[in-house]
Amino acid sequence: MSELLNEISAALQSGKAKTVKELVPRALEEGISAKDILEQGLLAGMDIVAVKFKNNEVYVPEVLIAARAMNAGTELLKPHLAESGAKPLGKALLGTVKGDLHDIGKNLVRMMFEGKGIEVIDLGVDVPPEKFLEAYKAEAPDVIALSALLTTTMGEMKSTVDAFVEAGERGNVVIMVGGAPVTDSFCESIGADIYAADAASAAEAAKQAILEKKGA
Ligand code: B1M
Repeated sequence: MSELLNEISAALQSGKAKTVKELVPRALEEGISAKDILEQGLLAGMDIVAVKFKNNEVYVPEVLIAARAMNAGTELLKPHLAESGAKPLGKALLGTVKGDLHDIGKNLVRMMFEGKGIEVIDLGVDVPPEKFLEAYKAEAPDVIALSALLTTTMGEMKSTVDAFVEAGERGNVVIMVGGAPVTDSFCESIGADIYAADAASAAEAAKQAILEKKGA
């Protein structure tokens, strides 16, 4: 692995957003691809933070500042991960479900969707079912993409699917779910349409779903 990618990983682990913001453009200038910077620099660093968090070697404040550094780095990669030019393929509504504040995975999903030419309305974190429904009515998206990182908030995915059933809108939209504790069988059990394990496969699946919906 390039020394610069190691430095990015290390800066992220110690929550040095400013250093991450300096190193990411330098890596791009050196010809390292945005994908490698993301996977071998930023995500590699966050993986180490995650293990330390699990083992109680670091705590919420340290994880939070590492997360800020991660988001600072990914923002800089955004234009480099996006495919250029074409008019939007379709529209997606995205959010982390009610009670859940994790947004790094969601932000990656947004970036990968945009990279596929899908317009994203990002509702942020802690989004209750009624807000998804309200935004659905205002925006008429093709796909609704729900992220959850906590076992305690996965149930909100079901509440969101149920809200669309109750509103008589379930048949009109594709609902996609993902996040570390989410599985294919959970997706099926709550009546969602698509489970995606990572942001890149989520974007590919959303693209296919939009093309199918539009009869292409
Ligand atoms: Co949290 N946290 N956290 N945390 N946190 C986890 C999730 C945890 C597994 C850590 C642990 O204990 N081992 C654990 C959950 C345990 C469980 O429920 N099973 C946990 C806990 C317990 C908590 C708190 C309760 C801690 C506390 O307060 N005591 C608290 C809850 C707050 C809340 O949400 N209400 C909390 C708080 C936080 C921080 C605020 C400090 C911070 C979040 C900052 C932020 O997001 N801005 C944080 C972080 C950073 C983590 C870990 C360390 C890293 C998560 C992450 O961003 N990973 C995490 C440990 C871990 O995951 N191993 C942990 C990188 C990111 C790229 O991966 O989000 O999984 P991820 O996204 C992946 C896939 O899941 C997928 O694509 C991405 C990869 O391409 N994906 C989708 C995600 N969404 C998708 C949607 C899709 C498709 C794919 O379709 C729509």
